Amino acid sequence: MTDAQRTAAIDILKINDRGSYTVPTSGLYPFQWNWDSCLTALGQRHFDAPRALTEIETLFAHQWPCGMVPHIVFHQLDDGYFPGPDVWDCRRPVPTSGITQPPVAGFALRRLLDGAPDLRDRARPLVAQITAWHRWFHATRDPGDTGLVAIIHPWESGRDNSVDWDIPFQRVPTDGIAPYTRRDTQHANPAHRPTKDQYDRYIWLVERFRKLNWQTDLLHDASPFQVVDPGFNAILIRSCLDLADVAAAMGEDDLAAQNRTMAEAGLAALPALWSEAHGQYLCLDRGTGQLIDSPSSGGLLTVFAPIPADHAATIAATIDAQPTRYRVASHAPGTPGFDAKRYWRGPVWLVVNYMIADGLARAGQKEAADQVTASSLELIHQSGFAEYYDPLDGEGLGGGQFTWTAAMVLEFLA
Ligand code: 9WN
Repeated sequence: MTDAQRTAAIDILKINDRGSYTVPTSGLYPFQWNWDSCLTALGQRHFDAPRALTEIETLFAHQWPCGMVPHIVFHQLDDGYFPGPDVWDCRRPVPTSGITQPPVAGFALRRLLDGAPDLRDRARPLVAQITAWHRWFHATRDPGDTGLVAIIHPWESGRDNSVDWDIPFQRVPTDGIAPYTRRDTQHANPAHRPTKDQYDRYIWLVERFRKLNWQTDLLHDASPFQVVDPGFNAILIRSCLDLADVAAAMGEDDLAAQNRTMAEAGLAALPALWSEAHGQYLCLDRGTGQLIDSPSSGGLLTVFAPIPADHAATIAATIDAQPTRYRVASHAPGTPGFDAKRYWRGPVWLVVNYMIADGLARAGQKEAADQVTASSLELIHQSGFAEYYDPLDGEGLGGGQFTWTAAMVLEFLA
């Protein structure tokens, strides 16, 4: 079975390969997405490490001069996705979106080079590029120098319609937006996707930022939505630490020191987001200064960074206590807002499972890590390479033949 799964996963990565980048799945997502690509490289490295490095290089070829790395690169025109390049209107040589996504590149590059040290020379320019992205986060998304960065659009989190955003999202208006037609609901079941009200607010934010000509140093303060997501910050911290090691091994001591300093600032600030009552971290709403009372997978994913051992042990116990057959539900089952089939409001996502399992294992929580991995492989066995899965019955949902799901399976089986 393992061999068949591996072969099927490689087939999906090849089907979705467009030469120098890979689409998440054809139809629903016909472009290059930021964190999808970096995690996809981790799957590609098992059969073609140079191609895996190309995946990350292509993404960074579209980095903005300010350091931001966009969440979508629109390499080829395709009207099957909304919002397309005309809505973003970012005026880049190759059109891109104007917001970013979880910065997994530093982590992915380190893992790739650990297994393919012969690619180290070729990867040297990426170390400076990824560091510039990390610096951009701290400069533009942490104006108060708190050590933690904010997202200014739910799409930046990669967990688009999480219950985490419900309260701060109420501050985003919906009036005055241009009429639009969604395309996602033509490819996937609308009952499993974000609502129209959420899309209206997504688009209001895009229009707000577009009016400011995508000057990224202005957008944080101009956004009514500013949320510190612990999972997002854990990814940034982990990427800073991993990239620091890569830089040090290359003799790039200054870049190594910059990344270590940013990671230390984040690690010092994270404990303020801990909730003993929920046994996990929570998001912080910068608009109110309050923690958001929403136990989602973002707060469990925080174990991806080297958090205190007692927090890691508690997160392992919290996951173990989830009353669903499959782990890890993207929102705590049985709590308000949980919906087993609706996108990031309950379903299991294998990329999140992968990072949680990695963090748990590094924290010495091997049994819990193995349980998350076993659950992930069982889902593949039962329902194939879906975009996401119902944690109760394991049904595969959203897009099919999904690239990063296949990539994660290659990692789980390695
Ligand atoms: C918006 C591509 C992306 C993932 C995100 C996931 C979904 C896009 C959408 O698909 O978001 O970026 O249109 O729904 O939420 O995590 O990167 O797979």
